[in-house]
Amino acid sequence: MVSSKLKYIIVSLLFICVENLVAQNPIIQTAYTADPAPMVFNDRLYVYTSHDEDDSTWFTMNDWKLFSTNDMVNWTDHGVVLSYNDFDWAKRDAWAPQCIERNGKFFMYVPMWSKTNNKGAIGVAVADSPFGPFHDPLGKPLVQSEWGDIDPTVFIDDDGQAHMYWGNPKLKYVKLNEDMISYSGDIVEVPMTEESFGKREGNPERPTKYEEGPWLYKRKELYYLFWPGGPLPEFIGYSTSKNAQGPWKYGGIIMPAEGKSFTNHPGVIDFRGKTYFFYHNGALPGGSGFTRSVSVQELEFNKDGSISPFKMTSGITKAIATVNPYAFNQAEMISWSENVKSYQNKVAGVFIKAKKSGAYSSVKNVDFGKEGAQSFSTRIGTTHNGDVTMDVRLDSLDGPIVGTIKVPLTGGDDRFETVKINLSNKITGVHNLYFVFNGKAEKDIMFFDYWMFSK
Ligand code: FUB
Repeated sequence: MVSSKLKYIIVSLLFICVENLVAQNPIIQTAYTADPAPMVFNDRLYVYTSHDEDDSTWFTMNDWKLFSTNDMVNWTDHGVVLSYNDFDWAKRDAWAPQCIERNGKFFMYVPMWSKTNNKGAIGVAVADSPFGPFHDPLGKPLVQSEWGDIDPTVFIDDDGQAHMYWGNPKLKYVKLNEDMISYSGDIVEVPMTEESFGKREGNPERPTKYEEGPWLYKRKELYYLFWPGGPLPEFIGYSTSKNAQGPWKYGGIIMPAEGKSFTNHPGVIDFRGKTYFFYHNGALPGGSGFTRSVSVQELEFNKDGSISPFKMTSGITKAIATVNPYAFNQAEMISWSENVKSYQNKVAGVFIKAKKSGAYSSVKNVDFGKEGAQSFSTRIGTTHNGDVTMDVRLDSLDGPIVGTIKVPLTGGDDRFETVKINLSNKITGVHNLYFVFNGKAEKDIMFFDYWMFSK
């Protein structure tokens, strides 16, 4: 006879194995996101992204979004933090951003199309928190000379000197001043040599593989420049240098072009002892070169600092921290979801909406502890009368239902109600949670703002 302890161990091991097989990329499923720019602040990982509007057939991009995680598998949507409309001089093209913290202020560098001379330009916006509100302190571009002034990357060195690199097809840099909103010296154009960026055949305007979207990163006294390379579709290549200003030495292609997006864009960051590589592709349903999504995987270095080529993966499946179910948890903290979109308004901030019956969102690695949860409360609403429910399931989409909430008719997504239910069974230990949204209506089944368990 198998003892109950052994059974428990076998079931737990099976759970861990299945867990680690489940895809986590793209990390955001509730909006199309691109051009990831990671930043670590106060031991939390933030990712600023550009934002492809739904159904785009061109680069229809109006604003920048922010997401964050404590555990690498559950990502919280903080909504739109900046738009080109926040710059009086800009008129469109909210392209690849980067935000960086210095002395308690957050500096967001963003490329846009300038009203003043119909050219590309890079602006900078400043805030007192990673979430904004950001404002334009200059009232004009930080740099602006030609179409290709796009895709800024900023890095502050150990000696305090900050550099900003950018450009397509030229690669340029400046030395930023300590105020981070001005620069000293001339804009330097990096020589496009085969030694620095590899050779591209048959395109005199682009003699090397470098295309756009640089990301500057430092590891053990070696500077790395990661960049999307061409001809299209873009792959990711890299170059290294002993100096933030070069000369750069071509290192090779690390991520070959793959999938439905003809662009890609790197973002590299160290977080709790590991290095993470962010990029984008067209892997979500409806994905394309203009409806992209951000993904992440671990980046490994060889002993000599070089990087061997790798492929896009299904992502980080193992959480590095647990979620506290007894805290106030946002519905837009999601590990994986299907047929769910995120929205924001003045009443709820960011919230999610189930687009059709059977849509769900899930949260990974929730630790209910030994004492266990007895009740569940949530802030929700619907515009449909009578038949809308939200099931709370454990561990999988068809796992046991621990509670079903009858969703109140509130009449609009600017009206929510808080509902509390007792659970059918006490929940103890670590579980994944699935919120499954059911109703007869054809679209926009219900909206969901936050949830919390009680002991
Ligand atoms: O997202 C718009 C543009 O596509 C970015 O600025 C480029 O890096 C490419 O990803």
